[in-house]
Amino acid sequence: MFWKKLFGGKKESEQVKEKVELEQEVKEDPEEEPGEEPRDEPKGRLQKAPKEELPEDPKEKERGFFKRLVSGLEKTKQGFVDKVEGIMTGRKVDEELFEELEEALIQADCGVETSVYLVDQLRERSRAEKITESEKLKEVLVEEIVAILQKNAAPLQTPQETPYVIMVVGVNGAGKTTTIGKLAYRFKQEGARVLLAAGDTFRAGAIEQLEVWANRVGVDLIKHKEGSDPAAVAYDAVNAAKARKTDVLILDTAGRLQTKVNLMAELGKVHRVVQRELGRDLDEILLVVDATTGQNAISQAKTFGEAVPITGIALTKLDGTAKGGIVLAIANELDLAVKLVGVGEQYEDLQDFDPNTFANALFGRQEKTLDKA
Ligand SMILES: Nc1nc2c(ncn2[C@@H]2O[C@H](COP(=O)(O)OP(=O)(O)O)[C@@H](O)[C@H]2O)c(=O)[nH]1
Ligand SMILES: [Mg+2]
Repeated sequence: MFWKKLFGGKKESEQVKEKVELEQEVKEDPEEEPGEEPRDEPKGRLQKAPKEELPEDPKEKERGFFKRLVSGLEKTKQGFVDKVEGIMTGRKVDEELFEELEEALIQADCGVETSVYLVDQLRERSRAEKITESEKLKEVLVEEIVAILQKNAAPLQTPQETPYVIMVVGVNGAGKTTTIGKLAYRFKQEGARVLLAAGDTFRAGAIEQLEVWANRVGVDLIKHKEGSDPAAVAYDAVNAAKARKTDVLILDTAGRLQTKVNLMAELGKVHRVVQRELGRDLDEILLVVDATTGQNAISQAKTFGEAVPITGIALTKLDGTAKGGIVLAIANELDLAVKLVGVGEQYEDLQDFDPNTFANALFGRQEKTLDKA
């Protein structure tokens, strides 16, 4: 488990004791200025997280996650995989097949560059390995897809010290706040003390939206008034995290693209403040990308990458698109790892991205993998 390193040695009772001590710390916090927004709801700390819906048994749990992934990818299965399987069933391997396949890949948002590359790989391998049947070629296709997905694959950074800090960036509506809520839930379930920072001070309702998540999950929130300086929120958040011995700090940010230059300057400033107050680099700067926006994802990554050093991608709303091929385009065309995928709106619908599991979920080879596990 992600937090084992930090919590492995601690007994439950010690954790509870620490929590109570922290309660007092918060109440006596001398830095809180009178006019300031309350920095959190002290009671929220001991509030219970929603009941774990997944089973306790790790194997069962894994199966549950896999099922969620499979059902989250249902549309892509229907729109993309079924088409590919149609093309690659009972056919001779010839140029016509390659062309149809290339078209199907492009239609599924794999991107022209990646689609052409994939089909070229298949042409070459079919020649070298003397593949004449389409079914065999399909196996090669899945192998090549996994190879692309593995190119930059990496899990979330392992925590080295606390607070483990994640900054979340992306355009409005990409799913930043939702992803933060899901992450907070997950870390809390793993026994970590989580603090959220409402850094989207620009968009009406954004602070409240994060607050709703914080309350639901039962974690603390640092917020200022709407319209205030997000760098000040970040400053307070890092220092609160240090003072309260928070394990995980997750910073929300604004995402308006219509004022691109300002936004990028603002993100850069928030990043510098966090870095300075932390005295080191952030652990993760996740770019949240909406899978349904297709090739836009690529340009968003480039734009945001100019403002802050992105460490990975959280690809949301995969459940909402029949064009899950965007995962391939991102993995192939960007020098960035897809670290998380969102496959729904529930707490558990955020998963670590694993190339093999993903390909298995798409191409229906679940039995094989799970039996091996
Ligand atoms: N179906 C689905 N909806 C999602 C997912 N992630 C986020 N959403 C929805 O996308 C919308 C925008 O999300 P929000 O977190 O507010 O985006 P933000 O503007 O980037 O903070 C909300 O209605 C979310 O419920 C996902 O993985 N699947
Ligand atoms: Mg938001």
